[in-house]
Amino acid sequence: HSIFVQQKIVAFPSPKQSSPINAVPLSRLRWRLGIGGMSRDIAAGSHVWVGDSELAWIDGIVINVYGAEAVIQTSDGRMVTTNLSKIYPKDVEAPAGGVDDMTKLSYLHEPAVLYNLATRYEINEIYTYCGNILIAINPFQALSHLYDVYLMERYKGAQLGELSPHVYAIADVAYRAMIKEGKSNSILVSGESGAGKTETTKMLMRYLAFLGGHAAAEGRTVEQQVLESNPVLEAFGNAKTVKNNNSSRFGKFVEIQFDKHGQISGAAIRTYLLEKSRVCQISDPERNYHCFYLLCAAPLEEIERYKLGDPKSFHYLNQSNCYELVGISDAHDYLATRKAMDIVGISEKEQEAIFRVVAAILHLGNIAFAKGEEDSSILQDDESKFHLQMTAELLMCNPQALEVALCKRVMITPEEIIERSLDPLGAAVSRDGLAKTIYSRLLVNKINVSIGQDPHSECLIGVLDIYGFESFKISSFEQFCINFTNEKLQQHFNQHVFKMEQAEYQNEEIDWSYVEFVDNQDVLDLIEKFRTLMKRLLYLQNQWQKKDSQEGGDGGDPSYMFPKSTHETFAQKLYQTFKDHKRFVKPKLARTEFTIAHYAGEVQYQSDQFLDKNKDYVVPEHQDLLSASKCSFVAGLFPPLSEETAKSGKFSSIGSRFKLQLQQLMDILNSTEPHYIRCIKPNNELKPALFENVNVLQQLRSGGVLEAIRVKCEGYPTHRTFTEFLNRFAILAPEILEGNYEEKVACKWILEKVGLTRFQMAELDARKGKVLGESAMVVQKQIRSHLSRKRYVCMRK
Ligand code: AD9
Ligand code: MG
Repeated sequence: HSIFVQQKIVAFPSPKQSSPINAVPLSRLRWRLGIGGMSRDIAAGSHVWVGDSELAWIDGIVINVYGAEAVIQTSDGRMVTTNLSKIYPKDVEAPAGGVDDMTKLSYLHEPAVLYNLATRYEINEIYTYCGNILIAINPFQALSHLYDVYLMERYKGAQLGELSPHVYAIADVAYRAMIKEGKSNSILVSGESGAGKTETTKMLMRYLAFLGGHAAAEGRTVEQQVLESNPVLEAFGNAKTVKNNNSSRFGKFVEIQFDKHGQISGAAIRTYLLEKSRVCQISDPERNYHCFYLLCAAPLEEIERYKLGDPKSFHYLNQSNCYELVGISDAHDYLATRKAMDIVGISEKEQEAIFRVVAAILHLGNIAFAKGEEDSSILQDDESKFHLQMTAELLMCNPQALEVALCKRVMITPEEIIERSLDPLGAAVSRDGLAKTIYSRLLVNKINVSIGQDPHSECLIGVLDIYGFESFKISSFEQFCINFTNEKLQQHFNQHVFKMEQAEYQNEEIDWSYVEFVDNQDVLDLIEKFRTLMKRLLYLQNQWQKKDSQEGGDGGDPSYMFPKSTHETFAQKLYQTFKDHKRFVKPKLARTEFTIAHYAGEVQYQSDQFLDKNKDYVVPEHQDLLSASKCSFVAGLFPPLSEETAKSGKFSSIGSRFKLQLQQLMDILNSTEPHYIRCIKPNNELKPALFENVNVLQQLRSGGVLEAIRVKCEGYPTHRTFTEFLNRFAILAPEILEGNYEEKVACKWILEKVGLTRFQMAELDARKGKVLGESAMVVQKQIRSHLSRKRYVCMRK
């Protein structure tokens, strides 16, 4: 005789459709648990979490409550007095190893989430779900057992939640949804630098290749091409930074296309906003892009052919003292990259051309200028002459033309064509501009074409590995663009999380209409207006320059920087335009700085270089020089400009192009079923087994995980099966153990008996605590033995 008559009770009508996001567990009982209401139930003896400056949250026991204040003894032995609204109940019955899904937490609040992640991380459980979102904490050590092929087999076809949380499970859900519904899916991986996005992306790709691979195929398969595109992209787009030894300096969206049999049939890789400045400017202890060091460690024959040598001898590399990476052999990686390029389908000839261009950039950087007659510049010495010769040879262009392109500018006025000299500084800027342009075109153009897209593909799975939210001491235009991307993705995430919650409530026919949804549309609007303003200033600069050059002035070169006064005017304009916007702040005494309150926190931007960095302009001399290269690969990087563009002399803005790219990305994402993986970096030392609470919490906040939890909390955050509920609370109505009730009925009984109208976990726990305190240890024991007996009976059946 017990309440466990039926093991499986369908609590609410079964879901009508079973897409993965709607596949909610049945037989779940929901309790409304408002976050604000928790503290009401806190009394002396309650186990709680209290804020702590070092640990973020520390656990303790309430000693006393006076009005709205509570005195707590913390687990490290201190007495703390704090307001009741600032403490949260701690679940003393939480499983020792944590729970694999946050929605299984008895109390869904910040400290519980943090503690759960920390507990799991300690035992190398780096993955945890928060509903359908996967949280991945970087282990900073190889956990090879986690990625065995046999594990891939196990995850194949398993329901989400059936096995331990894993990236494979997310990829599997996406793949199955695609096959079943014929709809494209996407997996969005986000997190701060070094959090593990790229590693996660690679695992996702490996798993998708495993699912959609051509098992019997021989030779080079599409999936091999897709997988090998990673080392190639990393060689050219990754670099050591202070935050990550293998930091991706671009965003990427990999589209894996599938045919109607679910086999991979093609792929496309879109890259976003490469950090160009790194090509010619690095600071200690960072490095330039890996490929430069790889090439310097190439077999002797290549070194001689390209006249390379010690990386220390190149200006673009020796601005930093870091040349080697611990545990990495550049010589080995050079050969590995060449091999990967073979598989991706980049021909031997093209590979030679690519590395020739890389070598040319190193030589280009070593061309130094000295003051010539008047304001002109000349090559500094014989060494510079040698490097100029080498650059021209490698780029297969005319050395004299190269020198002119670097040191002079041609002005076209209605009356005449004037050749004007650049001073040494101007020539160096011109040189660096050329290096950046060539390099940025190298990465994007090549790899994509080789893999090949499938025009007949049925659907695709897109994997997004994009830079996370950034905030530095001095944040500039790059951070502005990156954070704009993150705002956009955050909006997408919010909408999705909200939609998922709705779907779940609909399935269980629960009223969800009171759940409020906070949108970040206002920041997006602010950024949009901002962009318009910058565009307008660019347009004005175009006009000024046209006018100036017509009047014989020297402002007709759009590669020139904006004058200092313009930056201040720009900043003033910003202050004026946005002074009442609640997301925009002008810091005290600021002349050109401004702050934007992003969803992830405030970021102070330095507006000085915004306008210059926004210019996307290739000097016509550079364009002409390289499109005339005898090497078809180099010439191909600089296709002739359309007549109209060339004539107008206008330059576009990076911001506009980026916005367009971003819009296209959002369009693709909106047409897919999204899945989210939030990567977390547990510490800044890149060390294993070190979990820094404050650091992690900040990332949970900025990655929107806590926001997703807030949305859940506004609905029904605590999900308990009837069985779980009875296990925990049968003690409140032990008499039900005597009857033979359905689980659902028994649960209702308990609630009615304790007379709760607004069901709260904390309240129920508090009641239970009281009962236990009142000598009910015996009863609890009875219940336990009763339940275990019953389980045994069930199992035998
Ligand atoms: V950045 O924004 O591109 O600078 P990511 O991409 O988020 O950054 P990345 O994937 O490059 O970080 O991970 C950083 C380092 O963490 C890797 O080089 C690994 O050494 C380490 N890492 C990340 N994930 C794992 C993992 N699942 N297992 C073991 C890992 N090591
Ligand atoms: Mg990366």
